[in-house]
Amino acid sequence: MKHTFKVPDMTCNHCKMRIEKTMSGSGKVNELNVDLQNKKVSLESDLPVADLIKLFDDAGYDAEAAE
Ligand SMILES: [Cu+2]
Repeated sequence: MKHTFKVPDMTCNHCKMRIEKTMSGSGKVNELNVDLQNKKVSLESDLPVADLIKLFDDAGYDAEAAE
């Protein structure tokens, strides 16, 4: 399933890299797109939303499902 998350505390390329590293490290996230400008992350995964939010948490960021 495709998901979009709002990640308000994501501010720079370092944040982007941390999120990309954590998501790809999970081995369960595809089609990852980190939109730093709009503070949104879209991805494709079979994981439940709660598990995806936990991954953002592991990376150090609060995330909220956006539609
Ligand atoms: Cu940053």
